[in-house]
Amino acid sequence: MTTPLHASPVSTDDIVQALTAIVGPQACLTQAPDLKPFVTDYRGLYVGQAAAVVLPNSTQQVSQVMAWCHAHGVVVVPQGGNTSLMGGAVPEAQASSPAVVLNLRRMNQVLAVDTVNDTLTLQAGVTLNAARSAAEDAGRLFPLRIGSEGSCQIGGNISTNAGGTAVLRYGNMRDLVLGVEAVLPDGRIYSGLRGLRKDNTGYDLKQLFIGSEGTLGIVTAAVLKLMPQPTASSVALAAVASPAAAVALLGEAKKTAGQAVTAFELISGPALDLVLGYLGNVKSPFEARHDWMVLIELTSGASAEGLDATLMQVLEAGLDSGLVLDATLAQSGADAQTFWRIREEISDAQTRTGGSIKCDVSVPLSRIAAFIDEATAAVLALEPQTRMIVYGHMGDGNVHFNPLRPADRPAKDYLAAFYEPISRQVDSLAHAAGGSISAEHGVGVAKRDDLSHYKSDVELALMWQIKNALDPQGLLNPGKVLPAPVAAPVVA
Ligand code: S2G
Ligand code: ZN
Repeated sequence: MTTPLHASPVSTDDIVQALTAIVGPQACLTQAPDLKPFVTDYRGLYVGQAAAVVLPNSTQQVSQVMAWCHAHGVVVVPQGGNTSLMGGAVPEAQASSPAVVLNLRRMNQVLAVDTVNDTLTLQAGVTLNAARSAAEDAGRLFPLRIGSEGSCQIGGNISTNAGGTAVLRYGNMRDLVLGVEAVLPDGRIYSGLRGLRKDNTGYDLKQLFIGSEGTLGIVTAAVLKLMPQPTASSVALAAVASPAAAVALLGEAKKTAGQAVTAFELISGPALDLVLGYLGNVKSPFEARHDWMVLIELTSGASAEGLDATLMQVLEAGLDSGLVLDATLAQSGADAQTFWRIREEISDAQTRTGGSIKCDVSVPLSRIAAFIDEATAAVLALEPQTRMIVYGHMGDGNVHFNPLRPADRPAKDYLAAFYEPISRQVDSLAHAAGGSISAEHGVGVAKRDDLSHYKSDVELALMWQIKNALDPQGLLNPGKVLPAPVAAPVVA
């Protein structure tokens, strides 16, 4: 197993001339100011180098670009909305040869909405927001729901196996994709745009392109599942004494409301303080300050009244048993929107503050409370003034355990001192609890080297074998996901 080289013998001029001939001069950017937004990642932490950015408008153009780059040993970095938090969609900083960013935003057509087969067929450059709207206009639901839905694109959602706030009910992107069209590193087109729920004819090849972060192929179109549109939803915020109480409350909610439990999001006291300060015009949902709260959402085809009554039943039982310390049920759509804003704006509040150490971990539900307690103790032992921003999708075992710099500590200083020790501690505790060091944000560059500590030799070898089989020159999105392979152990 070797690390394929991808030094390219062609010049930037050769690249620009060849790719302009394929996509046209307007869709081949070369000037530094034009390149900047495409080579700078969402958080501004990674800035790469590119010879050009191409914006193809068809699968054929993507195929021709890939075929030319493959024939000439030119690196290609596929990119959708460039909302990756792990540096997965921008070229490497120290590229050994010029790279081309291939951005899919011009491939933004919804191709078919089929309400008999309940499928949505679209090009990869359609934003998540546009996909959800197309479903809604047809009286259906496309359930993937993440904060960046206005700019993230379906192709990127697929290649990172995106999660978000409705995974508890509907699963990850992997569970929502029925068919994929992808261009392979050598330019061949894999055409798998089928909408069958059952197809057992050999390897399920679409799965290669879901979650592989553009390292095995470029997703150019997809067939997605459509769900029935819920006719009612009920949302509440409940203050709880601890993560353990939150887990117990989730159990009660599932017992009482079953499938209707759509979202169960944990929010720590410091996270609430941060987001209320950031929003400025939203008051705290509770009189008293609490260390923990959860947002619970029920949706179903039943009547709104029925659903509110069910959620009230869960909350009242929780208040009686002591699991719930206080609760507020949304009385209107506006209330529900405010509750969701409190949850969804935590991410931007962290970005605005700076100095956030993002640990997007998943842990078995039975161990998540102990993990949060242990990891909190470990972080505060390192820096007692750290703000414990802990929030997210507890319902599916995924929390964003994002320690944040003390208010009086500059971000750069805090990250320089604590990024390594804190993320290593948190990741190792999550791993020890049988969890994952990246639940939904993927690996990209940020978590790539950590994989060598948390994946077995066999897993890493298998991933490299697949990578080398499809991309032997290592041209597609190099430096992402897979840690450099270690030399095979010499058998004595
Ligand atoms: C969320 C957003 C990214 C982050 O809010 O659910 O996935 O950790 C996160 O800020
Ligand atoms: Zn999340």
